[in-house]
Amino acid sequence: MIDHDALEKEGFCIVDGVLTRARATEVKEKLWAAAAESERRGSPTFIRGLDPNEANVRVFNLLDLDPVFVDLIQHPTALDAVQTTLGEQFLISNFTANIARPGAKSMVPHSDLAVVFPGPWLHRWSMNVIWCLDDVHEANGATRYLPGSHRLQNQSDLPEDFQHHMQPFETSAGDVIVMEGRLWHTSGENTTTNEDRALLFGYYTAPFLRPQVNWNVLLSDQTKDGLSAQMTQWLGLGAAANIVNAEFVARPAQS
Ligand SMILES: O=C(O)CCC(=O)C(=O)O
Repeated sequence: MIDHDALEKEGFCIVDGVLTRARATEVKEKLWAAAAESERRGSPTFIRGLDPNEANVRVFNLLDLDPVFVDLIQHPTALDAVQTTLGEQFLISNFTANIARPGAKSMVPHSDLAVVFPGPWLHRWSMNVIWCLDDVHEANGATRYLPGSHRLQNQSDLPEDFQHHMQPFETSAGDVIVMEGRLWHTSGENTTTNEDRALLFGYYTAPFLRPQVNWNVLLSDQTKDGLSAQMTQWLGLGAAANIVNAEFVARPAQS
């Protein structure tokens, strides 16, 4: 279950064994197939500027690549994490994977809220649900986070030597890391010679924040046609774009 005390205090919590190890392995196989399909479609899995070398395999647009990812983004554990923190209404902002292979280096540290909102970061307006498909530990490139950084309101609040204080998440295959959007983090270096570290990043925001990607453009008609009405709304695929807070609009006094 979601540890709300830890989320409040640390900016993250770990939910053990959401997937069995066997299921995590199956999803990883589908992830590699998705990576190959992404390349085939012309969407590269290495982005210069995002990662220092090709040992990071990035898979974007997961929802269009295999139905298993449509299931995971609306998994009950993910929905519980998101709806008990952001509220009933939210948007799915992105769903991507990063496989850190041996030799992978760290990306630029960031908070995911900073990527979609310039600040000041006054509230917990976004959440990451990170699916661990491998055991994750420091040597194979565990995501590193800056303790307490979910309380920073502006980039200028970051201490100069903050990179020295970052710590790795340690989890097992099948676990989920629920991380709020204000927590500063980066990918770790994979210093092993033979261990991959595959993670899926489901990113959700408060409904007034524009998603990181334009699902209307990214998703094929076939994928869109297979979505439930609820998923269509969570992906912002309907005609209405920004009226979720309509109940707060002042109404004329009743006579
Ligand atoms: O792969 C990781 O550990 C972190 C990835 C990340 O933060 C990102 O892609 O924005």
